[in-house]
Amino acid sequence: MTNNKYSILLPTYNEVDNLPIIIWLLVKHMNESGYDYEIIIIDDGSPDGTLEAATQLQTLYGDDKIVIKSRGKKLGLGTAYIHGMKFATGNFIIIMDADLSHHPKFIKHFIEKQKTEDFDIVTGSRYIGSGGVYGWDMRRKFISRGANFLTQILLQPGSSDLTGSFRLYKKHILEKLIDKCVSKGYVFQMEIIIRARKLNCTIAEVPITFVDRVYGESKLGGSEIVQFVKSLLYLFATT
Ligand SMILES: Nc1nc2c(ncn2[C@@H]2O[C@H](COP(=O)(O)OP(=O)(O)O)[C@@H](O)[C@H]2O)c(=O)[nH]1
Ligand SMILES: *[C@@H]1O[C@H](CO)[C@@H](O)[C@H](O)[C@H]1NC(C)=O
Ligand SMILES: *[C@@H]1O[C@H](CO)[C@@H](O)[C@H](O)[C@H]1NC(C)=O
Ligand SMILES: [Mg+2]
Repeated sequence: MTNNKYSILLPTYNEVDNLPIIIWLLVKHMNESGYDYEIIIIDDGSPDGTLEAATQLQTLYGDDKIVIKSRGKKLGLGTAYIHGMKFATGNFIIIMDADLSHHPKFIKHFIEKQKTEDFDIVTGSRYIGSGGVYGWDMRRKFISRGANFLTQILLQPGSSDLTGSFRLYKKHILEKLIDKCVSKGYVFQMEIIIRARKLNCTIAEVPITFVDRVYGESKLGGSEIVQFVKSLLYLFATT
């Protein structure tokens, strides 16, 4: 075997109901596939007790597998990844949501794909092959499709799912990309792929299914959408 290690970044904000399940699934699937890994939970002061749940899970699974790097307050998703990555000991970074929208069973597909041609980035796509979205209402589907469509037209990124956040990166590539990124919120996912293209990174895609959260609330609101369009135009003008 190689000595690759996969650091899974799991940002959480009010995920107390989801965290035990996602961690259990991650440990199960990573253990079965035999890859070396660690899970880094980045909690932003969730008022619902997510951090306490994380601490219990750490006791259960061990602090070599579960690493907790919390911050005092909600500082946004983009900076949560940056924060978590600082503590990552793997040479690969996997980013996913903690709300069960991203199923850990897909991780081995990411890893296998990465190995085929030593890709810099593998992104999960809901818009190719067997991929798909379940449980979103028309409004949310429209927003996601619209965001992808607009971005395809303006920036021609050559990637079918720009707003998704289930991805595998070589760590040194992600570090380089993050340094260049200006956005902090949801747009971060899109910006990073655009910047990767400009740097001629090699990007592959694997189909994933995305299931809307059952527990807890989405943090995507009107202000995030406005922010997305603003950033899109900014990237269009500057890259
Ligand atoms: N640490 C941290 N995690 C966040 C923040 N905002 C969202 N998250 C987490 O990021 C993931 C995606 O957020 P979510 O609300 O599910 O977004 P949606 O699926 O696009 O509606 C989930 O695991 C959230 O708990 C934040 O400000 N800080
Ligand atoms: C998976 O977990 C079992 C039970 O804890 C353990 O015995 C086994 O060595 C683990 N397998 C791997 C590949 O880590
Ligand atoms: C990316 O590739 C193109 C075409 O081969 C080349 O012109 C450009 O300089 C490369 N950019 C970087 C950052 O290496
Ligand atoms: Mg979600």
